[in-house]
Amino acid sequence: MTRIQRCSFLVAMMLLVFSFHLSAKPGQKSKVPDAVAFKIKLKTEGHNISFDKTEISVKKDQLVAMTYENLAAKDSEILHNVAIVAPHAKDEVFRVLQLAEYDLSSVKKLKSVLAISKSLAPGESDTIKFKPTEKGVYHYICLMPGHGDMLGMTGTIKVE
Ligand SMILES: [Cu+2]
Repeated sequence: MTRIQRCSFLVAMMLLVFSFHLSAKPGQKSKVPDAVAFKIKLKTEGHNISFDKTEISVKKDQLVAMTYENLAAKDSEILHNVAIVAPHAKDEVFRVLQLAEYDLSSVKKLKSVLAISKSLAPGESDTIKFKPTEKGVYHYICLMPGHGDMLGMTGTIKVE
């Protein structure tokens, strides 16, 4: 390679790297949003401390939207929420939550908590989304005191 060739090669590489930076800013949402491949509807009625469905199957790398509706009796004042956690992480998430006396901010920052809904009063609903990138058995859990950790208000999402 001559000096000029080497120089122009370097300039070309720099331009390539620079244009890559322009086109792929990490963390920036792409302009075309992913289509939701799986729409899941969950609810809890009356005084139940459970989800109406406990087993769900979806596919890897496909966007999942989970809509959860708290249909507890209005006068019950029973709050619920739903969080999706990575395979094998459920017990650890409950442990962190209990140590923090059920302060939800303690688990929101955990990597294994993939999505978390608002805490919902009777009549309210919320939709959370996640895209599993690994196969396995994920869990969805209610984080209200005693609900998921003691009374088993949980379910599984099998990702194939
Ligand atoms: Cu609950």
